[in-house]
Amino acid sequence: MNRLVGRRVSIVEPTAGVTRDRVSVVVRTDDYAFELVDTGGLGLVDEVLLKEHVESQIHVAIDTADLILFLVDGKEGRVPGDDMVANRLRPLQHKVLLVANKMESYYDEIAVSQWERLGFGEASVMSAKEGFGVYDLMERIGHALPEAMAAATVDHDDDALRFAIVGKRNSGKSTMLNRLAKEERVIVSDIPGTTRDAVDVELEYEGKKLLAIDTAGVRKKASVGHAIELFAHSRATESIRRSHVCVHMFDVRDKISQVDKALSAYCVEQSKPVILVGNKIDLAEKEGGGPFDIEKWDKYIKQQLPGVDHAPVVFLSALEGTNVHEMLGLLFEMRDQTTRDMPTPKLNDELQRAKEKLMPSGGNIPKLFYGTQVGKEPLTVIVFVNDPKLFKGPYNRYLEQRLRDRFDCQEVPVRIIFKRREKVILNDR
Ligand SMILES: Nc1nc2c(ncn2[C@@H]2O[C@H](COP(=O)(O)OP(=O)(O)OP(=O)(O)O)[C@@H](O)[C@H]2O)c(=O)[nH]1
Ligand SMILES: [Mg+2]
Repeated sequence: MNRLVGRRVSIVEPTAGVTRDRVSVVVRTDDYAFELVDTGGLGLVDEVLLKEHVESQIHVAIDTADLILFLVDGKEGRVPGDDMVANRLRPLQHKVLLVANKMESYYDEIAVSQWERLGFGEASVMSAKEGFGVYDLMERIGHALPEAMAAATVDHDDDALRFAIVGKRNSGKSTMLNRLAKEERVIVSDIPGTTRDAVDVELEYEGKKLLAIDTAGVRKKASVGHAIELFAHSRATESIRRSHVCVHMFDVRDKISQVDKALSAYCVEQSKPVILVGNKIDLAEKEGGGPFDIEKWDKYIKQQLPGVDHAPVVFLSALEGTNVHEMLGLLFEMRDQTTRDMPTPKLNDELQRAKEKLMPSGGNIPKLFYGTQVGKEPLTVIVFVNDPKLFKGPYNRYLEQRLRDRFDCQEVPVRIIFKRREKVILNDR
């Protein structure tokens, strides 16, 4: 998968049974485009309780495919598992390409006939690790694709709003994604750490496109057990970087943890707009025997995560679907906010007004000259001052808030870069 796509998408690990969900990516060449879907290995599930889930994801992947790549391990030789897969694929109407992977040496090629006897025609020989044979395989895929795809017709909207769903394990990220997708798109279970790869899923809201990214639940660094978890984490942080808006999910019955604080700090560091989602209100109400105290939780979370006090809070039940679709509307509103224009005259008018509150301290007088917007997503402003050091901390936050209010973007981050104004020496002779 990673070799065909040309970047690291699926988690790669020597352990069998790493992939659980269906991980899909659009692959484009000059001549055509297709969606490539990576699935778990048939019969290779590491967690017995998830076996059925993984198999049903494979099932859906097969059902919806135009072409199936039947990958065998060229190093290992033909194993009973290959026959099992072959028996499963044979009755289907799908086109199947046999691919012998891990063929790092010339002599291995001779052994390919043992799989060709399975009845899927000539095998493509490759080494995904070394990159050998990839070009030939891409060619074969191109020839085998249905006509309609030959002209790069796979619908792909780079402008779609991308949002990453992040949070602690078991907070309900995958459940929410399934609600939004209206199908069992990703695996949900009460086993913590169910999701491993970052899974992209296209959605639509009032005719507009969105791309949701389900991510692995984040754990404390110290308790990360093995490499798979470590990769899962880096996929989660990468997903934050890739997204326009982050949805940070919490189980409202839990205390805010160190993990949440670290995650939140990362979103702040990346200047991402964040929606804080209090999930599982259905359970909170059942257990509490009455309506959930929304205001109290709102206060609690803002006090625990000071960097995101401007972020909106949404309460919902991913399981029952309460409030889930309303959140999509909010995502678009957040994106609008973070793409606001800040015309220079208006911006400087606001900065002039803000000057009143600047106070001298310890003999230093903070002076503010003028500013200009230099970016969107995140909203970024350069402000020229006498001494950038004086504008760290409170003044920075104060000015950010003024700009948020003035430009009606109260719920998203505004980055201010303070620069020292170079002295202009006028030559007035
Ligand atoms: N009652 C109730 N249960 C929920 C809700 N959301 C999720 N759950 C349950 O919580 C458990 C974990 O849900 P998942 O969606 O797998 O959680 P996740 O955040 O994707 O977890 P990881 O992939 O392990 O990080 C499952 O048993 C869900 O059924 C909710 O709103 N209400
Ligand atoms: Mg999950």
